[in-house]
Amino acid sequence: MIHTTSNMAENYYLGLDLSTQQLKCTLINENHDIVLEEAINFDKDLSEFGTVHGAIVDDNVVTSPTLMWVKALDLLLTRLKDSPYVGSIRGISGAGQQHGSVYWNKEGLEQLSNLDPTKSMYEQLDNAFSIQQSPIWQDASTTTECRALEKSVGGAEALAKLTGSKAYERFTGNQIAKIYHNNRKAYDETARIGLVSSLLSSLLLGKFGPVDAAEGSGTNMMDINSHKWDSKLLKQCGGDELQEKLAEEPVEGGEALGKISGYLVKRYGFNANCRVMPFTGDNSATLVSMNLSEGDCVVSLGTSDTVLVYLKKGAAEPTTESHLMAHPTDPEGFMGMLCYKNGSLAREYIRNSYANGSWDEFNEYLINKEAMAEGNIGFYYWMQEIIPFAKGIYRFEDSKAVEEFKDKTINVKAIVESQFMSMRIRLERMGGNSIKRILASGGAAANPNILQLLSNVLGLPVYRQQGMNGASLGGALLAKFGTVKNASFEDMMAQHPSAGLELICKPDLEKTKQYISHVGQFTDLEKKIVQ
Ligand code: ADP
Ligand code: XUL
Repeated sequence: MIHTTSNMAENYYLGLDLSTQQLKCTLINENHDIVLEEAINFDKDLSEFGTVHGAIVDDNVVTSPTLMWVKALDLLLTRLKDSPYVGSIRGISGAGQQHGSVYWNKEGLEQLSNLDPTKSMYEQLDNAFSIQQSPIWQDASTTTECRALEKSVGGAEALAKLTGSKAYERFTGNQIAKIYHNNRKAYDETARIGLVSSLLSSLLLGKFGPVDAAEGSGTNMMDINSHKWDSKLLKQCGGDELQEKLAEEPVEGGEALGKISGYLVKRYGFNANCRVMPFTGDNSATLVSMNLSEGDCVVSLGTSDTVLVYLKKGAAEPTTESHLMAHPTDPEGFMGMLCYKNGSLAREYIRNSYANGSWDEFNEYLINKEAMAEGNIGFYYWMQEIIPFAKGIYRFEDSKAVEEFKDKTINVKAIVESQFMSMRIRLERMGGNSIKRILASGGAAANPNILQLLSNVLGLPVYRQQGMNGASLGGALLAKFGTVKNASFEDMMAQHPSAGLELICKPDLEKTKQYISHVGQFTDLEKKIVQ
């Protein structure tokens, strides 16, 4: 646990991030300074659940044990209890990995509102879920449901126009449809369906909490303009009863949901007036943490790699390659997003295969090797990729397919170049010409050599922010936003200008030119793979 000295007269705001591999938290004071960061790592701290990188993978079916997340919150709060801040926390918000779903049964909801403070949540909620293994964002097993959903509204473009995205395997509506069609007994036993983010708010409130509109846009079931569930889409995904299982329409960020549960007040010493705000998606919270100015683009290099932009009203056009999501603090605004499944875990796989499991060795090859400039292009879809929809590892020397690069270390440079070239090409298609700088976030943003390559490929300077985790910092800021009256998020941020973003690297524009000269070849090879 990292924490600085405290002034107990102060108010504090807690942000949580239930991401793929960890449950993280960031605590800030009134001036938005970080006073504490903490994390529970699922594989290490909760190894009894048997996850690898936080998940259980069975080919294209990818899940996480719902109870592992509950136990992670027990553990995190137990650690926080020992800090001097708990009684001075005024608001809590946060984020979850997007799309993952949680299935509460009737008894579970009753249990949730009657928890005994002498026992952990994990002990008391062990029979609370009608589905024990929550489908998560890495799942790619619902292609049939996706095509059916698109067909029901007249095709992929029509669905994108209505919900902000065409149908994606990981989006919650398609996951619900799979359970509705293939596991009706469990579906019928489900009283409420929530997301990973709203699991946290529910546990903190001691009752089922709604999703926010940003999270609703990751379901393929919410109208992206009205922020209401679309009844046609609900019916297609889960029959007439789905509306009731979702309980409420999505809510806007910054609207307090209620006070923290009496259980948590008694067990951990929270202030009974501490408020719980809506929880959002991890990408939305990362966007919030950066408080973007015009021309900013966030590149988050976490388990997934994502590219995020803030689109004001009128500037947003849904496409069938990117996502348009409701903005977590501006009800009129949008977040544009690209999401790659093969982010950090694919880089780790290559690091382990070609750089002896060492980031230092990996980094040496990033500096000392050339891949694309010497005709070597690779595509590394270690798991079923989202953009493009492809799986497998493909390598080309001078556009000819090869088994492996002769110099195996080229793979290290090739994977990172390839990941960033894909971003460059898609950002341009999204109309990203006005982007002036990249704000980097996520675990791999700790690596300056990866950021230098990002800067070179995109031809833009790269900045980084204080703190280890953008999403939980964003959550802490959302917690504070929920307590301020009559002020926009921008007003709140302007009152306490942050220490600012640190410039990490500037692009080598000669190298950028080289990358631009390979765009055509890269695109052609990628098309070949997808066919
Ligand atoms: P999550 O999606 O769970 O929020 P994080 O944003 O915490 O994930 O990122 C975790 C990933 O960060 C790890 O899988 C690891 O590969 C990557 N990472 C951590 N340190 C480095 C580093 N020095 N260089 C490259 N990648 C790193
Ligand atoms: C976004 C997505 C991932 C998860 C996990 O659509 O699927 O980025 O949010 O971080």
